[in-house]
Amino acid sequence: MPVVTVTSQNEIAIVRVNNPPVNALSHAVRSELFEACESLDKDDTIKAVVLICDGRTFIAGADIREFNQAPKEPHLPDVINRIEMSTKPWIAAVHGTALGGGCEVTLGCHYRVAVKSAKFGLPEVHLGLIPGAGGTVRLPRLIGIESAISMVTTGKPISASEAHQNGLVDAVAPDGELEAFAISFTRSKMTASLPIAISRRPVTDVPDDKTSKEILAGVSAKARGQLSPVEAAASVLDSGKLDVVEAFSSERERFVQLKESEQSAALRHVFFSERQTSKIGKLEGIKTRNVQSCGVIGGGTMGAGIASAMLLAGYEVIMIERDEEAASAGAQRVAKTLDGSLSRGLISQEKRDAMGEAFSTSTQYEALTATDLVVEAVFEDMKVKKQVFRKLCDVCRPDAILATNTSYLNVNEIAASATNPERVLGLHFFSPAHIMKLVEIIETETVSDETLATGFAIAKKLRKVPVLSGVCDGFIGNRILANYRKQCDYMLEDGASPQDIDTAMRNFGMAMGPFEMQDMAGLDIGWANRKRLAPTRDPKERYVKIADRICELGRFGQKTEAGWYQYPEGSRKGIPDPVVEEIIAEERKAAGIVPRSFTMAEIQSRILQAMVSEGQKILDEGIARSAADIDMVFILGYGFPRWRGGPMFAGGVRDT
Ligand code: T1G
Ligand code: NAD
Repeated sequence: MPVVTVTSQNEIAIVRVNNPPVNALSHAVRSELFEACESLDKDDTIKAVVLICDGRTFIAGADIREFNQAPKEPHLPDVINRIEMSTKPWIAAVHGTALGGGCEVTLGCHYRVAVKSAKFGLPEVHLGLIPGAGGTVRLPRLIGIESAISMVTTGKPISASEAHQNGLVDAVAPDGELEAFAISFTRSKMTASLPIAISRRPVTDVPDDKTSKEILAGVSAKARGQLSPVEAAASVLDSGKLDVVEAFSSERERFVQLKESEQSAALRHVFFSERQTSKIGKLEGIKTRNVQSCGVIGGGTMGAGIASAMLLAGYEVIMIERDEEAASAGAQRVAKTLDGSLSRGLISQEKRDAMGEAFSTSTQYEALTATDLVVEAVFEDMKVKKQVFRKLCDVCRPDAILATNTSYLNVNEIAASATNPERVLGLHFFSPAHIMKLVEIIETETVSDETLATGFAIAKKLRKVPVLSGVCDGFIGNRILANYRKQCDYMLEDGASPQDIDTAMRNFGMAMGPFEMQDMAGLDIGWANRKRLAPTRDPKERYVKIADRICELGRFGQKTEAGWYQYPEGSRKGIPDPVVEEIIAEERKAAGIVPRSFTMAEIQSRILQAMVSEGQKILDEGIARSAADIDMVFILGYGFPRWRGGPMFAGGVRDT
């Protein structure tokens, strides 16, 4: 079955790519495109060529699945160079997303037209790569060095209108009229002389060495240890300094090196893992419930965040709180979040108004008699949660899905306290719930496949990444985090300082260190958990009291202007605190420990090993389905650096 077909309308050839799902540039596509170019050049009846794609998008890049195989000719740069050398004008007609190699193919064409909704991007950096088929050489020749560096280092796509403004696109078609528009545009160019090939044009805004160094330093600081953004920027800068043949080979050399790198292997692992988490064999084909109206119990940090996420996804939401004052406070939190989305241009005023109509609060659970789903987000206290579930079972439809957002508590026990427990599951959102992509879907012993499948469908509608977890203390993420933090407490008592450990983990690529993170989230949550677990703690297990002593002073972090660090006048930048240093010294003395220093590498390896060993237990117990799922939990929920692939990948654990 050909993946590239050629038809013609009078003297215009239509070269059509049809390689679902995203028209990736597989070996077949590259070969057939190359052949089409060769034969059309020889066909004197053809005066111009339109390159267009079937399906939902223009070419979305090289076929990432081929990266682990030996590359087969024709290589993409050869295909693009062949198009560029064609004796007839090629017009790329773009809909959907022209990404990576797809965008580079358009740059080999003589003109580019796109529908209004189309996007152009070079997201190779997200795969640990740089554009490897001329993107860093041709793009600056078309849109300038600065815009090109922004596109290749962020990997962010730009809209067709922005591309039209900066010269990447020659004309924008109304949505739905691409082919006709492209043919008429082509007709208008057929008799004109061929434009100068982009690779033959000069780069007009080459920065001097000092500016180039500053640009690279800025990109490197943002990359936080990832190589590809820096390499991508360097390749664009080189394209203005080297002659074009050297520039192409230098780009290819960088690309090939990165493709063999551990960082690219890690990022390609993440790309596919992110798309596997919702592929649950036993749920394939299970009919999901129709969910439109949702109740959210609790309007605190999580309840308000979950309500906002639901409203932003188009659900109707009724928030239940204990009293009018709490209900109004919850409503204000939701309004603030939605207004923030409006002010950042993420939603229109019309959508904002519709969300206001779709949202209501009440102190009466009876308001939930018709809702399809209820998510509970009240205090992390089993008694309170069971009370709430009892009320829900009294007032909600017997088939309403009831979900708990508990961080640690036993969801089996909560389900057992409900009538029709097959409709109970955990939906563990992460704070801030309207932003964080991760939601752990907790499978109880009694949940039905229909309820579970509906949980995954809700996550998809919320544009989140769901990860299936069994029931255990802390599920996947918080359980591994608890072990991570235990190691931090041990090293603290053995001689490291909070800032040593935070600095080490920031250098590892984490967004924040563990102590900074606790000060931001609040030390009281962990304290409450340690107290809850105290009766069942193994007396033989080493226990470090430093954190408890800090909490006993009422120091819960930023919200109390002091925790592991002090935050004078509510500043968000913590500074070391002699009170904490004193407590650490006292606890070391009491434990008879002579403090020793720790290297950054030792801190990083101790923590990674703690995560991997707990992750392995979670796999062995069947709590998580795969090491890839665990990687996704830590990347999406805890800021683990994507370019390390997640804790299990970084620790060498691979799914067989
Ligand atoms: N190669 C292979 N498979 C791909 C693919 C790709 N480039 N892109 C998507 N898929 C699969 C994906 O795994 C999933 O498969 C299905 O398509 C739908 O994807 C030389 C070297 C295009 C915005 O990085 O950003 O070009 O799970 O679920 O949400 O310089 O896919 O169904 O079996 O994501 O609608 C550069 C990556 C490559 C684009 C669509 N291009 N893709 O999003 O669907 S490197 C990219 C995306 C390159 C050159 C370099 C998104 C999308 P399955 P999906 P979506
Ligand atoms: P919170 O204290 O900010 O909010 C809890 C809210 O529940 C309060 O507004 C309270 O008035 C309300 N409430 C208590 N009892 C109620 C009842 N019977 N009926 C209606 N409302 C009631 O707590 P939070 O941080 O939003 O956490 C809520 C839940 O989410 C907890 O189980 C927590 O473990 C979990 N969680 C928290 C986070 C986080 O980072 N904060 C992340 C994931 C999950």
